[in-house]
Amino acid sequence: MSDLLDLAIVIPTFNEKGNVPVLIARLDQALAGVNWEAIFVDDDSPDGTADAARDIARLDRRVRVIQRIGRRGLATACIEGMCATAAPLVAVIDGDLQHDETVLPAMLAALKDDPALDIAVGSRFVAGGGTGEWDRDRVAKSAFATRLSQRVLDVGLSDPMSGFFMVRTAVLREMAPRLAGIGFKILLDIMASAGRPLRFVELPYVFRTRSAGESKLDHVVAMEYLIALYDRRFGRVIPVRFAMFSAIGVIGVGIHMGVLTALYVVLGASFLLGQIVATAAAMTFNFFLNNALTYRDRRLRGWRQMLDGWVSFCVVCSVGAVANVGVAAFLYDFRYGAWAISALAGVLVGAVWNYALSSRFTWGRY
Ligand SMILES: Nc1nc2c(ncn2[C@@H]2O[C@H](COP(=O)(O)OP(=O)(O)O)[C@@H](O)[C@H]2O)c(=O)[nH]1
Ligand SMILES: [Mg+2]
Repeated sequence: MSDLLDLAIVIPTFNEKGNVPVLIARLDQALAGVNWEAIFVDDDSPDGTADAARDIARLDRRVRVIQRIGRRGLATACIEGMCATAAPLVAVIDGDLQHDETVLPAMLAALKDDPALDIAVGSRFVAGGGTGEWDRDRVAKSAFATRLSQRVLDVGLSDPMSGFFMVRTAVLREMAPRLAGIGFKILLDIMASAGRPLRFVELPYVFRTRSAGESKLDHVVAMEYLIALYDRRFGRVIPVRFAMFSAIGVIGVGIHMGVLTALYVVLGASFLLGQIVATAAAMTFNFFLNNALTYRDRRLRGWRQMLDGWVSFCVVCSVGAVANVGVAAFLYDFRYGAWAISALAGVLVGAVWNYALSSRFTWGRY
């Protein structure tokens, strides 16, 4: 056996302390005869996963640890790990023992035997693969996400949501600047960012049940996944943030009409009072929703930031409303009678104004 490094195994971890020694022992067994290194990419897990990995790394030089501080994200963890090796091939495997490490030698052999192949992908949905002991709910959600991704970005994989694969590092490094890295399933990201169809082979594996620790897949991850799919498909036409901002704006109009109806029609308040309260309610609602969703990465926190943000958002939106009415009135005079087009143009100008300025002044300062 030569001394040249053949293969890196990247293991993203968050609170997987108990699984670390077991995984290393299993890799050691599965990869006998291969020159490999393991790179744990840990997001500063509170349970001390990074320390557990370092304890092993002191004894076993094949093991390395990247500990990221103040960062979270499975996709970026995988990317950084993959860029941190000198090996020509790199695999990504979950740190919770759910992926079958005994498939790694077959992936390695496939890539070594066929230089034209870019990537070997573990699949739960080819003959011999399986999802193990998943409950019906998880099977249904996974099937939905798989079908959706196949529709939106047809990369031809049977299991595009798989997080278990081996790729040539040169191919990965070439595309690295284009990877989205947002909570997106990293494999899909790789397949979609290559700039050409990657040549792949699929190898079956059975997804194992988690024995220690718990899954980090939650609603936030699911939402980020949907956002990332949108971004890949339509992001260049309408940026995802603007789309979210506008969708929330539409809900705001609903709130406005609801409050106005309640005050003016039901309670008999004056139209002006109804309009003022409805506008304030809609702007406040939009502010909080945009803060939680559209700008969740720059979210304002604490009462001081929130108050500043809310005031600047209201100011921006008030000017936006004036611009909206002004543009609509101008177009209406200019092309007499084209009221619907004039109104829509006003709404569009108002929306772009609100978006551009609030992104700068409300969510751009901290
Ligand atoms: N570095 C890092 N690893 C993560 C993060 N979220 C999940 N992981 C790891 O990614 C792997 C798969 O996550 P898991 O929650 O088991 O997903 P599931 O198997 O789809 O339920 C595990 O090794 C996790 O510890 C994260 O934010 N950062
Ligand atoms: Mg898991």
